[in-house]
Amino acid sequence: MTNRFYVTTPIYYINDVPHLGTAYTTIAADVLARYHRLRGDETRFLTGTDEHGLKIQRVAAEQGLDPQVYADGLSAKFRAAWPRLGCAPDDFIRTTEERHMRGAQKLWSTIKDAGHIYLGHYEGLYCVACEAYYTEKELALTPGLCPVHKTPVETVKEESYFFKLSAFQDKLLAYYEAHPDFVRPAGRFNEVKSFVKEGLQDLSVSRTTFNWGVPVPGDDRHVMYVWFDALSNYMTSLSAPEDNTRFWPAIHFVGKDILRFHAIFWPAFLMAAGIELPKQIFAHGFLTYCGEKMSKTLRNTISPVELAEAISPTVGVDTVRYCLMRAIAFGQDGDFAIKDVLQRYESELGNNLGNLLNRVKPFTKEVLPAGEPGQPEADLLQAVTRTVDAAAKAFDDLNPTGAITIIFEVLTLANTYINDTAPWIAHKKGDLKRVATIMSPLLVVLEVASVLLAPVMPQVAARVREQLALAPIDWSKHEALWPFTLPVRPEGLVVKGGDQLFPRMEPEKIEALIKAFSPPPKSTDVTEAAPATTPSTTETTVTAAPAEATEPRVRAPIEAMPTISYEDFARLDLRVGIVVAAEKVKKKDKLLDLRVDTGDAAPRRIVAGLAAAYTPEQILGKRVVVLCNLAPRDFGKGLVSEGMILAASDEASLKVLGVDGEKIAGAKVS
Ligand code: ME8
Repeated sequence: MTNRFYVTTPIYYINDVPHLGTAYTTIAADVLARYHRLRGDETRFLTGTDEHGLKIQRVAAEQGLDPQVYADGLSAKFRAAWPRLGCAPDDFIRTTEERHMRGAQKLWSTIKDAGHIYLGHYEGLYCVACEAYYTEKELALTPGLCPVHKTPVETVKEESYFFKLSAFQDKLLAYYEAHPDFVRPAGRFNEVKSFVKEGLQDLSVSRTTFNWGVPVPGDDRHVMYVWFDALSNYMTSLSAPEDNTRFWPAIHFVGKDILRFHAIFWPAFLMAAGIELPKQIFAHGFLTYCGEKMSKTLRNTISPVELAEAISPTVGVDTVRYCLMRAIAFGQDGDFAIKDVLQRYESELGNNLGNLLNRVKPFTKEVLPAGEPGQPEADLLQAVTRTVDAAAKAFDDLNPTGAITIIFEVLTLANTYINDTAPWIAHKKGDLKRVATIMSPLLVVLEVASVLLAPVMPQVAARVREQLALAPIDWSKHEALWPFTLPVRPEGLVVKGGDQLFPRMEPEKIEALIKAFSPPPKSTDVTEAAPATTPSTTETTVTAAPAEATEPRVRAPIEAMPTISYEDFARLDLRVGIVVAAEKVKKKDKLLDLRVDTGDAAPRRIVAGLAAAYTPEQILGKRVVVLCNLAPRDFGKGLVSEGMILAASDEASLKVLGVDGEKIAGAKVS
C-alpha cells in the first residue's frame, strides 16, 4: 500500500509580505514533505493565502484599491517567495479562488443541513488583526487591548449565524482521549483540553458588517466568518481542480497562536459535517526578535529572501533553512540573532560539513582499489547505519531539529576518523591502497549525508552530490532514496570536486551582515553606555561610521537661502511617520508609492522619489520625518501625494531623515 503524507501550513494573511516568521512554518512543512518524498511516500504539501475579512478590506480601502486587486498583488508575493526559499508546495490555494469559495460553501451547507448552524445575534470584543472575538477574561492582563497584537479591541454587535460548538464539547473531549497524539506538543494539547473542559460557547460564523468574504449560501447579506472560510482550505484544495481527496487526513503545521482554531473549531466543523478529522496538529513556537514575536503587526520582521541573498547567492537559502530548523527545537520559541546564524555557518556548516568534503577531495581524484577495512572503518559505517535509522525516526516524529543533530554527529565522527587515520601520512608514503581504504567509508558518509540533509538543504545536497559525481535527486519521482541500505560506490567513479561549499566570510562581510540584520539600537543605548574611560561598542560604532567614506568628499558650494521668521517655520506641520506599506510605481523607476502612518485616522499616501535609494522592503517600517501640510501633488493616473518625506542628499547618496528612539507615529517634529 502506498504511504501518503499530506502536510499543510496556515494560509497566510496578506496584510504584508512574507517574513522570517511565516517562512519558518513554510520551511518546516517543506522539510517534512521532502523527507517523505525521499521515503517514497506519495506526498502533498499545501500552502496559500487567506484573503478575506475586515482586516484585508480595510487595508485595501486605505490604499484606495479594490480588495481583489490588493489581494492579487500581495498573494503573488507569497507565491513567489516560497520557491526563493527552496520550498516546493504542490498547491497554493487562495481563498478568493472560485474553487475554494465553492468548497467552503459546500462545507457550510453540509453542516447547516445537518442542523448545526442557526441564526442569532452577537455582541463582543473583537480584534481585527486576529479576526477573533475575545472574552473579558482573556483580556484581563491587557484590558481593552488584544493580548497578541496589543492593539485596541472593538465592540461589535451584529446578526450572525452560529455554529453549535457547545454541542461538540463532549465529543471533542472523547476524541482527544482516544487520540493522545492528535495535538502536539503534549503541553499544548493539555492547554486545549483544559480550554474545552471549561465549556464551549456557540461560535459566531458569519458577518454582516462587511462584505469581503465568501457569501453564506442562501443568505447573501452575510459573509462567512473568515476562520470558517480559511480553515476549509485544507479540504477545498483537495477537491479541485482535480480530485486529491485520497490525501486526507492532513498534518497541520501551525504557530501556537492559532492552535485553538485548528484543534477545537476545525475538528468540530469536520465532526458536524461527518468528515474524518486531521491526523495531527502540530503547534510550533514563535520566532522572536529581541524577545518579541516577529510579526507584521509589531513591525519587527526580517525578509528571509534578503537575508538568504545577503549571506550567499549559492548557499544562503540553505543556511537560513538550516539555522531555522536547527536552532529552534520544533515546538519551542527561539530568538533570531544574526550572530548565531554566522556562527553556525562557520562552525557547523563550514568546519564540519564543508570541511569533511574538502578533506576527502584531494585523496579521491582517482579510483584506487581499497584494502580490507579495519575496525575504525567498520565503526564509522556502523555509525552511519545507526544515523540513517535515527534520523528517519526523528523526522517521522516531526523533529527536524533532532534529525539534523543526529546527522551532524556522524559528520563530526567522520572528521575525527580522518584525524585518527591520517590519510596524508599513507599518501606521503605512497601507500595508495591504504589511502583508498581510509577514504572508502568517508565517501559513504558523504553520499548518505547528501540524502539525509536534502530535506533541510536541498541545494547544498545537490552541490555535494555534484562534487561526488553522483546523479542529482529527482524530486518529481516518488522514489524511495532513504539509504537504509548503505550505498556502494560504483567502480570507476572519481570525485569531481568543486568550489568550497561554505567559503569563509571576509570580516567586512560579517560586519555588514551584522549591521544589516541586527535590531536598531535602542535610544537609551548611548546614555546607558559604559563609562567614558572604557570605549563601549556604541562608541566604537559611532566613531567608526565616518571612516566608511574612505576618500574625503568635496562638498559643492552651498547657496544660502533667504532668512525666514520663526512664524514661517512654525507653519510647517512636521511629524514622525512610520512607513506601513511600500511598493514601486510601475513605469516610474524613481518613485515609491508609500503609505505612511502619521497619526491620522488612516495612513496617508506619499509618492516619494526614493526608489533609487531604497527598495520597498528597505523603507518599510522606517520612522521618517514627514511634511504633512504640503499641498497635494498629482503625479497623474490617480497618484496623488499627500506630503513629503524629508531626506538628505549629496552626490553620493540619498538618505531619509530618521528620528532617534521609538517615537510614535504623529509625534511633532519642531
Ligand atoms: O493566522 N514565528 O495568518 P498569519 C513563527 N490567516 N511562526 C510565525 C511567526 C513567528 N514569529 N509569525 C507568523 C493567520 N508565523 C491565518 C491562518 S489558517 C486556516 C489561517 C506563522 O498570516 C505561524 O505559523 O497571521 C502562524 O500560525 C502563522 O504564521 C500565522 O499567519
